Amino acid sequence: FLGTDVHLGVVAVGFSGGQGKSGVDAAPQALIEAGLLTALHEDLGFTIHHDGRVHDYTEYKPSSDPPLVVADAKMPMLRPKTVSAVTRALSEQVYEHAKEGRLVLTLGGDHSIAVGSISGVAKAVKQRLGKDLAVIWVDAHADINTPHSSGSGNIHGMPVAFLAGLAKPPKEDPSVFGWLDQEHHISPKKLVYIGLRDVDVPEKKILKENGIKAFSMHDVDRYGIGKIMDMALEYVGDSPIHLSFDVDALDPMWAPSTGTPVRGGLTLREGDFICECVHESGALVAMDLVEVNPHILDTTGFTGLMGASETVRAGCSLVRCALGESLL
Ligand code: 5AB
Ligand code: MN
Ligand code: MN
Ligand code: MN
Repeated sequence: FLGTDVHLGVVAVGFSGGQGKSGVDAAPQALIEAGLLTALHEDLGFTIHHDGRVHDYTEYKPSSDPPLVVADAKMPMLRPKTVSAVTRALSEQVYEHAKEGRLVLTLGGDHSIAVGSISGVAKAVKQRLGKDLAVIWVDAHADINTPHSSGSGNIHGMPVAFLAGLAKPPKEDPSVFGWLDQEHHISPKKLVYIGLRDVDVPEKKILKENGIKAFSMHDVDRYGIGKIMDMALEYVGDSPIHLSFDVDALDPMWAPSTGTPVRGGLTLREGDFICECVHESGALVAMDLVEVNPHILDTTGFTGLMGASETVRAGCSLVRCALGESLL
């Protein structure tokens, strides 16, 4: 198996502060209890580097973190100091794995944590390989709001804007994401989205103005997932890939237990296929799995505990596929 002798760094991030619903912080434990890491080691042969903890980063959280009113913004930023401090700590943890040449798996948590994981990997890739990191962002949402454009104030809707340097630390408190510097940034030209179907009006403008490559569900229907992956990987070229997978990219039929479900999404098989293709490219250097919320028990399709365990199961499947399970 390809995983043999491959070193995998795992960071379990029990963090929910990028949005308002509790429960997403319980996902790493649920994924691990479902046997994810055991399968990666025993079936796929990875050497796993995991400190055995689910981090909640309480030691980094400020005692007071009121909403940050930003001039001309529709909504104040919610928990800005907390998200900034937690993602900063995560960025360093992920960097420590990536600089050793390990593949890095980050288990979230809400999608704000991608500010930490992607920035840490981007820095290591620049240093080790002298290359720019490409990001394949699989999501129903574009997560590219700035503090000005956001209609919710939730930072899990903003990570791409900060990572791509399209949002700057707010003047009102420049310490918020003030730690992000050049070496942490990704290029908007090295970003590709798959699965979009719920993009805010100002986000559409940001995508257009920056010429960002995006394959919506409309494109998936038009071309089929096979062609979409050919196009996405061709666009990425020979850059190392960070796959950031928001489980809400999947249709709620397959992943009902998530904070912001949107109907009309990818089938589980299409999600697995995306992961398999990224694996096959040989360019995967890191993956995030985010927005699994095992406490949201009743949305569309499945109800009760069934919904949570199905969502956890789908999440495990995506990760195993990205790490080579489907290889014959
Ligand atoms: B997720 C929304 N665009 O900014 C916003 O789940 C939703 O990480 C963001 O993709 C969804 O609040 C964030 C309306
Ligand atoms: Mn997301
Ligand atoms: Mn989403
Ligand atoms: Mn969501």
